Amino acid sequence: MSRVQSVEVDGIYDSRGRPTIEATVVLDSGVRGRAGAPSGASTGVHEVQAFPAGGVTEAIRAVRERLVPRLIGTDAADRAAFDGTIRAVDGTPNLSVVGGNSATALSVAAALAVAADRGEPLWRLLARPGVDGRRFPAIVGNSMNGGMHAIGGPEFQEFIAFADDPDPARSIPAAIRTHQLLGEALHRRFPTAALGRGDEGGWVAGVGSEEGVALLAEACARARDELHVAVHPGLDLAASEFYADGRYRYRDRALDRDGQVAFVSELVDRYGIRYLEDPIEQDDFDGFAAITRAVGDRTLVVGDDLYTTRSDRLARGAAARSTNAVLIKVNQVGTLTETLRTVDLAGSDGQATVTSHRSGEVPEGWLAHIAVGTGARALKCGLLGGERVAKLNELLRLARVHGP
Ligand code: 2PG
Ligand code: MG
Repeated sequence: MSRVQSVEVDGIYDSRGRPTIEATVVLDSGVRGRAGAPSGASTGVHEVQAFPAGGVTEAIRAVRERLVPRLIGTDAADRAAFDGTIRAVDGTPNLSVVGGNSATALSVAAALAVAADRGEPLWRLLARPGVDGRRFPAIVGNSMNGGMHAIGGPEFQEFIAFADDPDPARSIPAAIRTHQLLGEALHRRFPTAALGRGDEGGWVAGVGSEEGVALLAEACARARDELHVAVHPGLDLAASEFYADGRYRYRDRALDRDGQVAFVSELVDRYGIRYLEDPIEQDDFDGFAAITRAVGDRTLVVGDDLYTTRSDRLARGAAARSTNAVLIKVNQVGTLTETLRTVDLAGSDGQATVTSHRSGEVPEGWLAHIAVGTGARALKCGLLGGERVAKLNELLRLARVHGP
């Protein structure tokens, strides 16, 4: 038994400089686990609430007063019971009393404490059946930002280097090289304009969405030729963010659902896209299914805002054949228990999972363990900035122990 001796929660800052919460779980053995929770900007409407109405201060108060007394003395190794207590004390479906970020920080901190107590890495504690820690995810590396992650950029939120190699020592440098090459291409395209970077370290430039895809595809091809690693263009459209009144609204036109399906499917083939996240707004399971029917044999079609890591929504998507892959973000749903339920459902439906950061991150590496432990097809965590590199470096460390 890993008996909980004490639990602390406190305020910290995320990579956008916004307040968030971290939790420390101390076991009777004296071993402790600590985790901070990230925050999204393009949050799905079906996510749990990150913080209660009073923000981080209220979250800390609610956890200290209501939850901590109930967690002390329990067995942190009994994940279902530990996470179940968080859910029961909160009592709301969207965690509006203690906050989804409190739930995430506590759940992950408890798992880290238990793993440390046993002297094993976190990935092993979380390992799904058949996972032996020797298979590593591909890298979904954000190289240019738009949408809610950048001021003045294109409609599409993320232009991605999808480095699809089983060895992190090859995939990570290839994704980073693509980011560099894209920066050079943008500088050539706009020689006198300032070039900035967005919330996840990707470039921000005044390009349109399709021109951005063309530049990205070129950078991927050059990185592929230089390094002989499979790097393909990928996109997270975060389409809900530019969808209003039945139309996908671009600078120069507005498309209905059929128009959007046709436009995006065409982009997939014209530019060789192999990773396609949220091409359709978050409540249109059938629109997603239309894209998956059209291009799902040659690209991952990934549901993020569509599912918000919820197993009930994934069950709907599985019935409608909406996607072939599921984005996994712990704080969209609250605890590790619920996250792993969704991972397992994805597996039994034959869908791949992609373990993902948030746009506001904390400089911690545990996300890499979630990716490896759940046998994720890819790790989405950005390429630049200490909070992104912390995850890439942890993946490299894991690969050094068990590498391909
Ligand atoms: C996304 C994420 C991470 P956010 O849409 O996939 O890239 O963004 O954390 O803002 O929801
Ligand atoms: Mg997304």
